[in-house]
Amino acid sequence: MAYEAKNRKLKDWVDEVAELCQPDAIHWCDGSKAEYDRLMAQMVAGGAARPLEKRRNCFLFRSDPSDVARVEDRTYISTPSEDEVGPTNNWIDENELKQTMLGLYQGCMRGRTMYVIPFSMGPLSSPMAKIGVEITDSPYVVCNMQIMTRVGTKVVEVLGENGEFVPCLHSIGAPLEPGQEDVPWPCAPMEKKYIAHFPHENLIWSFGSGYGGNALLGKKCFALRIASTMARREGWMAEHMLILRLISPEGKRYHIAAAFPSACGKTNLAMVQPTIPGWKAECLGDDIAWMKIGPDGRLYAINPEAGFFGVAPGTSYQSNPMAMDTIRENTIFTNAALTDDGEIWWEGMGVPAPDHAIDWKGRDWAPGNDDPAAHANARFTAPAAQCPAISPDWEDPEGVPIDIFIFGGRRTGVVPLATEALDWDHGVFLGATASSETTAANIGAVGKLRRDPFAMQPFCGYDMADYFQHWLDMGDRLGDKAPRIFYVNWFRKTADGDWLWPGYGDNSRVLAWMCERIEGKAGATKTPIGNLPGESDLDLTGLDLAPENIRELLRVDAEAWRAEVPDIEQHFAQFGDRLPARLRGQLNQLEERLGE
Ligand code: OXD
Ligand code: MN
Repeated sequence: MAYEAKNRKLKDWVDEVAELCQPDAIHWCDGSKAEYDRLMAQMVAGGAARPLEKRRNCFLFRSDPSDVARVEDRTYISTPSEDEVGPTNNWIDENELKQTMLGLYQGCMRGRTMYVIPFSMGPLSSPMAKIGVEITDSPYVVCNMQIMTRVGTKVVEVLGENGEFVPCLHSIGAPLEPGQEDVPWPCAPMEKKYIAHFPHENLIWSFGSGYGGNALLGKKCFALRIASTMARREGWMAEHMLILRLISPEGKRYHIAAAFPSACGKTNLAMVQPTIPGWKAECLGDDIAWMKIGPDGRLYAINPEAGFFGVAPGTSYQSNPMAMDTIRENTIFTNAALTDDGEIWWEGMGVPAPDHAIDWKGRDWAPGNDDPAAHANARFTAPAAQCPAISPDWEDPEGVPIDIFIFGGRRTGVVPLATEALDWDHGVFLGATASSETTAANIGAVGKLRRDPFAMQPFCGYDMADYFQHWLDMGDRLGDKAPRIFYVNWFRKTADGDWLWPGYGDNSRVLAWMCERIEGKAGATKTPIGNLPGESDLDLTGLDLAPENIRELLRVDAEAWRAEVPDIEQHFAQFGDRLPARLRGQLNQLEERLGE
């Protein structure tokens, strides 16, 4: 043990878990670089990790082919009664789930070391920060948690003797019998994987998977699912949102929080490099925002994380130069391809495919091969502090005041480039009905349309209808200090399948329009679906965009929108009487505005 924890609850819990899981050894993590280096060296020696010759202190991991993404079908919110979790979550009775999982945890760490990781979500000095402790038998998880959260002895000091923490128990579910040889990525079969949340106890139990949000429990499990339930109880917000600062040519700062479903360019937007002359941007976070109303009545946001767990394929110097510079060193790559000269590669990296590589499954790969070289959900884990676009204020304990909320999704048709909500309730309606074509971030079909309210469908720890009400309540409390709400869609395509909008740095043109709307400087046209920029309201100087593209991007096709209404009705119907009447009213008003 590197240090002595004084917290009684923590000590008791660690003893209890050790007795249940029967590890060979217990290691209390101190969060040091030496600890990280030692674990990495161990994983390299064991064949789980491979150092990359071309990148300083970078390592490549290949997961088991069955363990490549979050498993929403195996993710549970467990409460005394089913109706607390609502129709968008999986529920199992608390006692039943605990019985099943206790059976699985029994002896599950045999032959392995149990690591105790004290971590803070948010800067330790922030009044908004919260402490968790993850117990895991995966050294890969320890190293990732060191990057993604603030780990170590300082956290234990803050915890003191009686401090509260969220216990997060994780096991890969692959005990080693004496003499049994380990595999590079041990995990349990799908039917034994469980990602379980007990919001009444602020407790997380995860079993069987070593990948991303299933295993790095500070992220989706704590900072979103459990935190969303805490936030509702305590009157704040835990959202699946990036945070960025946009600075106008006059030097005025605007803070934007934006929610997009997984793998819809959130990390790219978080690190956007504006193409409009004079505008600058800084990144504060790329995935999660915790927000609370400050003494001045405005909404303040912190990023509870300390790193980026970004989708690698598609990340290039064109799509996200700041991410490319962030991942040059001290980065963990998972399920990328490996070139013969010790460099990583993925589809959409913006460099020619190597003549030969080892694919994410460890097989020989060459261009023209049927399968992609990198998995579509291959990831990089990198420290946020390494991002050249990181804001000097990203660790400000008080957070930054949010001016603008953006919702969006990936829609090839119907939804225009940008829409301003008519008011807060209409904005909540836009968030509640957000839709997107599914991506590889979750195991399941890709490209299917699904409603993903506030991009929180997989991450809301309680009944989504109550969550909508929470948004309405927050708006009532914020009054005229509430952020302005917008909806965007960067993903429109022509009938031939070409992108209508260049995206990436040019998305700043849409962001600048939003800021100028706040100032009353930019124009907009009222349409049945909200206020849209006219062609001349967006600054498109220097952009070589066909006039028919911009017309199409800003067109409201009333017929196509009328065709959306039954789908929204069906989406709302699943919430029954719990759907706030104000949202039902919004749908009626939309129908009226769309007319016959
Ligand atoms: C993520 C996700 O990893 O949303 O951020 O899936
Ligand atoms: Mn996410």
